[in-house]
Amino acid sequence: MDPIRRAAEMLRGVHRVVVVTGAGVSAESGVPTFREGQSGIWDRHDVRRLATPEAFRRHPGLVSRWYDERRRDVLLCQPNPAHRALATWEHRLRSAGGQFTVLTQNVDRLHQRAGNGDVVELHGSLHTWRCTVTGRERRDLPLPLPQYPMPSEAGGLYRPGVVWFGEDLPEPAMRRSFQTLAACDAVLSIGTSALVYPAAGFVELAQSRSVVAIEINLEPTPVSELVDISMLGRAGELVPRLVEAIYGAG
Ligand code: BV8
Repeated sequence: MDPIRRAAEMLRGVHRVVVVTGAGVSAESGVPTFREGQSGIWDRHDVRRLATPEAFRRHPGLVSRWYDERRRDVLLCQPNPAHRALATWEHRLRSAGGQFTVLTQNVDRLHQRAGNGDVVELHGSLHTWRCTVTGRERRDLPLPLPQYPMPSEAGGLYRPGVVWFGEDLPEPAMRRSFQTLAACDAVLSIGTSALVYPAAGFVELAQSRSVVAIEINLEPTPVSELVDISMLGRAGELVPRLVEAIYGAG
C-alpha cells in the first residue's frame, strides 16, 4: 500500500500528535538548510563555527550581521504547503478535542506565520535579541540594526536570541518537549537530519512507549530505522498529501 495511505491509516485515530521539525520544512520557503552552504557572503563561513558563543565573543560584529541578514531574509519568505498543512492538522485535531504540538529546531517562525498555535522554539528565534548584561529580550529592534554589534541600554550588547552549539536549550522549551513527548500517541520527524541533540533524540524518547512514528525527509537519517514509516520526498508535497489522506480532501 502507498506509504501515505499506510501512514494515514495509522494516524487517523490518534489524539495527541507531536511533530519535530528541522530546516527541511522551511527549505521550500527559500530558507537555506544548514547542510547547504549559506548563500552570499556566508558561503565562506562554516555555520557551525558561527553559531557558537565563542564566535560571538571573538567576532560580535560579523556574527550580529549574519543573524540580522538571516532575520531580514526569513521575513521575505512565506510559509510553504508543508507549514500550512501542519497548521490545518492542528486546527482539525484541536476542534476534535485533540492536541498538536510542533517542536521546531527552526528559528524562522514560519510555523507560527502559517497558523500553528502550539509551537515550541527549541533553538530560539531570529526575531529575538537578548541583552548580554540583563538577559532582557527584545523583538522590536530596528531592521537592519543600525550598527554591528548593537550596544544594549545596560552597556552590553544585543546578541541573537537563538541557542548556539554548546548552550543549553531554554528550560521551558525542554520541559514542554518532555511533557508532550511523554503524552503523545504519535510523533513525526519532518525535514531534520536528526544530528543535533537533544532534538535528535526526541523520536526515540517518544518511542519508549508504543507510539506511531513517521518520518518525512529527502534522505534517510539516523531516525529512519526507528520509525514505523520513513517517507522520502519533499515536505511541501508529502505533508499536505498526508493531512488530506487523514481527513479526506474535504
Ligand atoms: C546542548 C540555532 C547541552 C542557531 C542551532 C556530542 C554528542 C552529542 C551531542 C553533542 C556532542 N557534542 C556537542 C553536543 C551537543 C550539540 C550537538 O548535538 N552537536 C552535534 C553536532 C553532535 N548540541 C548542542 O550544543 C545543543 N545544546 O546540547 O546543550 C550541552 C552543552 C555542551 C556540551 C554538550 C551538551 C544546542 C544545539 C542547538 C544549536 N543551534 N540552531 C542558528 O540557527 O544559527 S542548530 C541548527 O542546526 C538547527 O537549529 C538544527 O538543530 C541543526 C540543523 O539541523 P536541521 O534542522 O535538521 O537542518 P539540517 O540542515 O541539518 O538538515 C536539513 C534536513 O532537511 C536534511 O535531512 C535534508 O535532507 C532535509 N530536507 C531538505 N530539504 C527538504 C528536506 N526534507 C523534506 N523536504 C525538503 N524540501
